[in-house]
Amino acid sequence: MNGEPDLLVGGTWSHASDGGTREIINPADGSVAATVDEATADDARRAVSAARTTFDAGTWPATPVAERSALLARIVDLLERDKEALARVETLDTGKTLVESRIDIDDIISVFRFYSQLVGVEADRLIDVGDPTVISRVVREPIGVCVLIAPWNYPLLQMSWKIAPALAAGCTMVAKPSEVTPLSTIAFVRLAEEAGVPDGVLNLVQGSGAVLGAALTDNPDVDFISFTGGLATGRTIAKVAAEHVTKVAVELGGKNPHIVFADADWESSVDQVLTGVFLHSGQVCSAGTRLIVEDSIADDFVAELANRAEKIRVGNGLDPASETGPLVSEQHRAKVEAFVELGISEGAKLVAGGTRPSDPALASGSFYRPTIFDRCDRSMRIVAEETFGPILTVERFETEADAIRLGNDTEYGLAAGVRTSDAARGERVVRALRHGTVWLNDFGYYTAAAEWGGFKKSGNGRELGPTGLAEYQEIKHIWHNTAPKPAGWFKGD
Ligand code: TXE
Repeated sequence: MNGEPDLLVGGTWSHASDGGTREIINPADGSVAATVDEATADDARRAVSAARTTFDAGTWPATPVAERSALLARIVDLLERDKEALARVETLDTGKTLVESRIDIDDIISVFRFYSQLVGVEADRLIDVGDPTVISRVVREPIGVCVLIAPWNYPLLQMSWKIAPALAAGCTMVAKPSEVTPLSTIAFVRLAEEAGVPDGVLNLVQGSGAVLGAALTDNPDVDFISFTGGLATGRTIAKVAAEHVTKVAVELGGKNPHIVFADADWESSVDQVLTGVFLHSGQVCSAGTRLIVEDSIADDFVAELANRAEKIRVGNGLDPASETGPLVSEQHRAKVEAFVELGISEGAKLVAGGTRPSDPALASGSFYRPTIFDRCDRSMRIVAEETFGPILTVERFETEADAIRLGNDTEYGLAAGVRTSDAARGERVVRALRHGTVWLNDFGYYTAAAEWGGFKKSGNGRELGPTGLAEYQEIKHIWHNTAPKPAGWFKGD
C-alpha cells in the first residue's frame, strides 16, 4: 500500500509481477485513499501454488486443534488492539459511517472467537457396525486449498466469515478482497501474520475480478471456492469450477421482503423498516428492500416512512453527525440512479428521495438520498431485481396468504422480516417463507453461531455456525479391522 508490497505469497510480501497498481478511491469525496498493487494472473497461479505446496507438505493440516484454536484466539487479541484503526480504514474505503465500521470489527472479533472455541469441540463419530473387531469412524479433515473471494460492501467482515473457519479447519487459502475495497483485508493479513499464521497458509492477492478472480477460480489445484458477490459473477464462478469439479459455496445477495401486518408494533416497525433498507445506503445483501404492508395501514405507514426518510442525515462516514454514508463508487451510484429512472418509468410512485443530496459539501462524493417508491407490484423490475442501493419499494396485501405469496415471489431467498403482534401468525408466516434467515419482529441481526446463507438464487452453502466450519472440511470414513481374516469370497477351485 502506497509503495509497500501488498501481495503475500508463501510468507513473502511482494509487488505485482508486472508492477501494476490501482488507486483506491474514498467514495465520500472522490480522493485517492491509497495506491495498492494490482496482482496479475501469474500472481494468482503463484499464490495458489504456494497454498497447494503448504497444504501438501502436511504440517499445517496436521497441526493439533488446540494450536489452531490458540492462533485464532491470538488474532482476536490483535483485532481488539487494532479495532479503531481497522474501523477507520473500513470507513475510508467503503464510505460507511464509523459507527457501522466499529460494529463490523466487533462482529469480526466474534467470528474468530466463535471458531476458536468451536474447532476444539468438534468430534469424530464412532459407528457400531455390529462387529466388535471393527472400528468404524467418521473423521473430518481440512478440505485443502481454498480460494476466498469477497465483495466491497462488508469487505473485512465477509472475508473473516471465510478466513476464520478455513484456518480453524486447517486449510490453506488465497484471499482476494474486492478490488474496490482491499485496504482492511491487507491490514488484517499483516495482523494475522503477527499472530503467527505460518508461511503459505494465508496468501493474499488483490486485483480485478475479470483477470485475477478468473485465474484464481480456473485452477485445478483449488479444492474449494467460497464466493460472496453478485449473481452474475456467482454463475460464472460456478461454471468455471464445474470444469474442475471444484466444490463451490456462493452467497449472491437478495431481494428481501419485510412484511408488516396491521397489528405490528408501530414505532419499532417504522424504525426497523427504515434501518433495514437504508443502513449502509442499502448496500447490504440482506437489506429489507421490499416493504410488503397490510393495506389497512399502508397509507399512514408509508407517509411516516417518507417523512422520516427525508430526515436521514446522509454524509461523510467520518462525521459523527452522519447517519449513513455514500455509495461505494461513482459507477455504483450510476447503477442505482438508473434503477430510480426505471422505477419512475415503470409507474411506481416516488414518495421520498430520488435525487442526489443538494448539499454542496457532498458534491464530490457518490452520495444518494434514501428513496421510497409506493404503489409497486411484482411486474416491475425495480421490485424483482437487487438494486443494492437506498431504494425501498412498497407493495400492499390484504390476507396472510397474500403476504406469504408476495414474500416468496422472488428468485432470491436470503432474508425476510415479519412484523405482527400475533405470535401464532408470526410462527406460521416465518415457517412458510423460503428464505435463509427470517426475523420475527426484528430485522438485520445475526450471530456467528447461527448459519447464514440463501435459498434459491441467493446461493448455496452456508457461512457461520457449525455448518460454516463443515464447508471447509472433507468427511472421511475409516474402517479399521483389528482382527483381519479372509473374506472367503473367491475359492478359485
Ligand atoms: O460484484 P462482483 P459487483 C451484487 C449487487 C451489486 C452486484 C454487482 O447487486 O450491484 O452484485 O456488484 C470478484 N471470477 N452484490 O460487480 O463482480 C470481484 O473482484 C472471480 C451482492 O461489484 O460479484 C469481487 O472480489 N471473481 C453482494 C467479487 O467477485 C470475480 C455484495 C464480487 O464482485 C469475477 C456485492 C470472476 N469472473 C455485490 N468477477 C452480496 N452477496 O452481498 C468479479 N469477481
